[in-house]
Order: sequence, then structure tokens, then C-alpha cells
Amino acid sequence: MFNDTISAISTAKGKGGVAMIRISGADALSILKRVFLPFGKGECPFEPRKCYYGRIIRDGVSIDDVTATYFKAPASYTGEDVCEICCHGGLYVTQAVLEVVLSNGARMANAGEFTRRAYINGKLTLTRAEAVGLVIDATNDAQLRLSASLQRGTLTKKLDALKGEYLDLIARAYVVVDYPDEELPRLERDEMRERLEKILFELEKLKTSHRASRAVCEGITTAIVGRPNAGKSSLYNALSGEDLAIVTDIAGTTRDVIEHSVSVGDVTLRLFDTAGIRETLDTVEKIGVDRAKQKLDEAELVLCVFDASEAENDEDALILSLAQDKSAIAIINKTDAERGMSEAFEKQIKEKISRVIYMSVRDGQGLDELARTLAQMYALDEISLSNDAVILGARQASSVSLALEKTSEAMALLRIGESPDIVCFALEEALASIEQIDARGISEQIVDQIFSRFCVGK
Ligand SMILES: Nc1nc2c(ncn2[C@@H]2O[C@H](COP(=O)(O)OP(=O)(O)OP(=O)(O)O)[C@@H](O)[C@H]2O)c(=O)[nH]1
Ligand SMILES: [Mg+2]
Repeated sequence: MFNDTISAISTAKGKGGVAMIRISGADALSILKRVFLPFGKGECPFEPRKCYYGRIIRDGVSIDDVTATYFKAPASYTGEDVCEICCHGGLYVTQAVLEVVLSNGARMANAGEFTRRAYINGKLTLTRAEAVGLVIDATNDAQLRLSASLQRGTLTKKLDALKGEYLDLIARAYVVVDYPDEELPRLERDEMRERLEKILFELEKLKTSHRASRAVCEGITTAIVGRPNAGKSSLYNALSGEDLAIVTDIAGTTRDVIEHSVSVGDVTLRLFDTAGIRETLDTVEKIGVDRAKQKLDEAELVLCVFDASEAENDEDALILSLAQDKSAIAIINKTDAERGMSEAFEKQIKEKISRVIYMSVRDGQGLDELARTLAQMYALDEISLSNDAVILGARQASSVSLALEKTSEAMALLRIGESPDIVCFALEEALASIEQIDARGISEQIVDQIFSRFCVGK
């Protein structure tokens, strides 16, 4: 338990119908009693989880009519005594209510401090706390489905099952270690191998789930490249659902790089429209072309747009060679128009880029297939955001990778007939790594890092 009582405005900054000020800590109720005067006669009982109607008093004068609710520890969000005051949602009045609370003994909460306390007091596991961060930042439905599943504990359950497996295997192997003259019986060895196989499968699946969660939550930096007039800006607008980029039939329309985050199915793309790549003497366009090449190089995913209505040229060939070592999707656009591209070049595209989509941005054709292709690239066809255990963020992913490495090592040691204590050592390291994901005893520094990403009031 912490020895100070904290408070902050837990609703968003800005004018609204209602705002909520949260107080958490041992003095929460006594502070509430000092600042809140209930309507009606008699003593206010402040029964937990009951909502009382009254006024906030500052220097003997009422400043707003509010409702107040008391949650008695440990049955509260943070696990401490918590009081929540709902006042009218004006900027000034909300700040005034907070100041009354602060001047009566509470300290201003830091970013994420309520959730941090909930974690420290054992109300939330780390992965559930991270899911709270996700639901607050969510900008689309896929992120909501994922955070709801994580808050339900889908990942925590999977991690607990894995921990149980590791512990059981380690315990069994140590029985043999305690009798050093004994070899690990063949049967044990075979069973262990089988069970490690299953653990490896689960860990691989968790690793794959990170590909999905990254695409859903962080977004994939994606550059649309191609020669001038191929239809890049048209595609950019179609995916954005807005007329953001200028589209004309003049080659060299786009000069600068523009960026917008879009959802294509469940995948979030941080999409960059770029200038058409070609040799040019125009100073401004030349800068644009250099930037386009740089974006192509930096992006995680490249959408290479080719114009099917034109014969291919050197620029198309250059773009194809620049994209071939990258994660790329080739888009053969303008399939509605008369064909100009040669079959030989189409074949070359297919040889160099494994994913090819025929499209007519004008007619809206091929966009569904692009969504399907993206879902498949980022494992959203195999991972269910609502039901599967999904890992979130680099911290969790690196723990899973380490566990995977150590478990594979244990498997290899088992195969070459190493003694059980050596196999166990690798398994213990794998277990420690899995425990880190939802751990109680992880370092202050990491805990701070996780919760500082939250906003004040959460
Ligand atoms: N027929 C047909 N025309 C298209 C299609 N997509 C785009 N266009 C037309 O192609 C021309 C160029 O489109 P843009 O989207 O500006 O092409 P861009 O690749 O951004 O061109 P730059 O910015 O100059 O590099 C415009 O006249 C579009 O209307 C399509 O699918 N079919
Ligand atoms: Mg353009």
C-alpha cells in the first residue's frame, strides 16, 4: 500500500456533459467527507458503491452539484479506498473541484498512476494493464476487440498454462537429478520431447500473434510507389476514404510525401503517398523523387503501382528491382482500360514480387483483395483477436522470443541425450522469460516505463 492519496481528472480534457475526479488512497474517504456536502437530512452513511448527490464546498461556498461514490478497499479499481466525484463537465468547474480535493490532502496523480497502483496491489496483471492502455488509445474496432479479449485475461490464461507445463517438466526432471546415478528413463525422455514440441507450437503461435497485434495496434509503415500517373494518389485516396491527395492526368502531380493512417480491414497502415519515380530536370520534382526512393527504402511494406494501360518503361523496371528484396505487393492498376503492358513484363512482376493484385482504382476493383492479402500477411487470418492469446508490444514479444530460443535449446539438449539438469537449466530460463510477461516482481524501471505511457487520471 502507498502512504499518500492521489487525485486527478479521469475523464478527457475538454468540455463535456460530465467529468470525473478520482481520489485513491487511505485518505480518500476523509477527503471526500471534507469537500462533499450531501443533500438531505442526517449523516451521510457513505456506503460503498452507493452514489450520493450533493455539493462540493470551497471556503464554505458551493461550487457545483455533484454525485460521489465510495469504493472501499480492496474492491476498487486500484485496490485502495477510492472515491469518484462526478461534476459538470466544464473545464473550469472540473479543475476547481480537483483543486478543492488537492487542497484537502490529496496529491496530484502522475500519468498512469491509478493503473500502476492497481497493478502493484494485484488488481491487474501487467498484460491486462497494457490492455487498458490499448482501449484508451483505440482508433478502430479491431483494437477494441483485442483489448477486450486481453482484459478478459485470454493471454494471462495462456501464460499460466505454459508456466504450469514448464514447472511440471522441470519438477519431473529434477526427480531424476536428485538420484544422480539414474539416467532419465527413455519413456520420460520421449514424453518430455512431445510436451516440449507442444510448448514450442504455442510459443510460435504467440510470436505470430505479435505480427497481428503490431499490424492492428501500431500500424505498418507503407509506401505507395510507382512511376508518374500510375494511380498512386488515386489508391491513397481510395484507401483513406477521403480526397486527400491531388489527382490529375498530368504526370508528376505529386511532389511531396504525404502521410495518413488508414484501416484496411483489421490492418492499420501508416500510408505514404509519394512522387512518381522518374528522371527529371525539374528541381522540385527531383527532390520529390529522391524522397520517394527514400520512403521506398525505409517502409516496412511497399505497394508498387504499375499502369496496365501503358507499355512498361525503364522506371517500372527500376521500381521493380528496388522493391524485390522488400516486403511488397504489386498492384497492376487500370485494368479497366485498354491493355498496354506486355505479358513479358507482367511475368517479370510476378517473378520478383510474390503478391500481385489486379486493380482498377477507378472502379473500386481489387481493394477487397488487397484487404485479404494484408490480413494474410499479418496473420489475421490465423489469429482471432477476440479469442486467441495475443501478445502486445516489444516487451512481451522479446520475452516470447527468448522463451522460444531457450525451449528450442532444451529440446536440442534432450535430443543429444544431455543430462536432465542441463535440460532443466534451459527450461528454467524459458520459464523465467514467460514469467516476465505478467510478472509481479519486474523492475521498477520497466513498470514505470509501461505506466508512464498512460495519461494522467488513468
Ligand atoms: N482508367 C483508369 N484511370 C485511373 C485509374 N486510377 C487512376 N487513374 C487516372 O490516372 C491518372 C493519374 O492518377 P494519379 O492518382 O494522380 O496518379 P499518380 O501515380 O499519383 O501520379 P503522380 O502523382 O503524377 O506520380 C488520373 O487521371 C486518374 O484519374 C484506374 O484504375 N483506371
Ligand atoms: Mg500522385
